Amino acid sequence: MTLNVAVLGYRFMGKAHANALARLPMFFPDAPDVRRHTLIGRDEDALAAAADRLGFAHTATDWREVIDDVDAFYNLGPNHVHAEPSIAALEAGVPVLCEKPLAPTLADAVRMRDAAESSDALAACAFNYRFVPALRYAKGLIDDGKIGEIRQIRARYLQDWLVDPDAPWSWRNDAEMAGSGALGDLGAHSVDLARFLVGEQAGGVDRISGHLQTFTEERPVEGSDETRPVTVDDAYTAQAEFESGAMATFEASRVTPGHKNDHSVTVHGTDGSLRFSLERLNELEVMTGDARGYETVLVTDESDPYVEAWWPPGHVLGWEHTFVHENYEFLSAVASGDEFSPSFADAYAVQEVLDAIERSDESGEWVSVR
Ligand code: SOE
Repeated sequence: MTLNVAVLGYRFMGKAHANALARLPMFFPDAPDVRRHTLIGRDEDALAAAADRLGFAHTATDWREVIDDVDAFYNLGPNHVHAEPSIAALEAGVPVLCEKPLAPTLADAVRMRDAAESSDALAACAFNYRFVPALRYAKGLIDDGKIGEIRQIRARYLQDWLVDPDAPWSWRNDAEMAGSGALGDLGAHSVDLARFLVGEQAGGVDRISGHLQTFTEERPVEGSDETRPVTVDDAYTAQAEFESGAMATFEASRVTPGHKNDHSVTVHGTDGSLRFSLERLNELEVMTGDARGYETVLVTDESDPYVEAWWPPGHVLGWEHTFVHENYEFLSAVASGDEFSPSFADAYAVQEVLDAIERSDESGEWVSVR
C-alpha cells in the first residue's frame, strides 16, 4: 500500500518532515510505502523550488484542491492556519499530522479536538520530542516504578533568537497568528513532555500559576523602515500542581543569551531522579536506588527503541531523527489503523494548560486548568 502525503508548509518544519519521509524507506523497511505527493504553499515560485528540493511530485496553492487526493495531510503552517485545513481533512476522513501547538487559541483547539473525535481518521499532533530515544527510555523507567512515586517535575526551554531588539518581526511575534510566544512555541513542548513522562502516574495538570513577559514591544519588518508591535510573550514561567499532588515548574524564553535550543527536563520521585537535556540528546542522567549521584546512560544501545534502524550502538543520533521516528510511528498507525499518540486530545490537554497560564497571568492568581 502506498500512502500519498500532502504537506502544507515548506520552510523549517517542511524540511524536517520531508527529510523524515525521504529517510523512511532507507532505514525503516517495515514502514508503509510513502509518496511525497503534493507540497502546498502560497508563493508559486518558492513553492516550485521547494518541491523540487524536497522531492514532491506536485504543488498546489490551495489545500482545498488536494485533500481528497491524498492518504495523509501534514499541516505545518503557522499556528493560525492549523484549524481550518485540519478540520476539513478530518471531515473528509483524511488522517492529519498537525504541528504544535495545536492552535493559537483554546477555542480553535476545541474545534480541532471535536473534529478529531467525530472522525474515523487519525488526528496527531507533532510533538517530536516524544520520539527522542532517551525520553522514551525515561518514560519506561518511570512507568516501571524505577524512580518511585513522582513528586517534582522541572521543564525549561531556553532560546536566544529574539535577544536582539532588532531581530526582525515575524508571525511568531503576533498574537493573532501565533496565539502566544515562548509559551505556545516552546512551553507546549515542555507541558507535553511532562504529560508524556508522568501523566500516567500523576494525572493531568490540576492548577497553575503563570507569568508572561514581553521585553521588546516592537520589532523591525525585514526589508522596510516599518516596525510592528510584538503582541506575544518573550518569556513565561509557571508553577503547577498535578492531580496526584506532584509539583511542576515550567519556564521558556526566546531571549536568554547563550541558550540556542536548550530544553531540559528533570523528574524527581521518591526513589530516584532523571535528568535530560536536548543539548545532549543521546544521554539520560539516571539516579536510582542507593546510588549517590546521577549516572549518565548513553541511550544508543539496546535501550534505544529505534537503534536497529540506524547505526551500531554508540553512533549518536540528532534532532532530525526525532522527526523520522515520529513519521514512522504516525504513518505505520495510519496504515495499520492502530492508535497514535500524541493525538489531538493530548494536544488539547496541553492547550488547556497554556490557556490556564495566560488566564493566571491576567488575573494574578492561581487558576484551575479545567
Ligand atoms: C522555534 O522556536 C522552534 O523551531 C520551535 O518552533 C520548535 O518547536 C522547536 O523544536 C525548536 O524551536
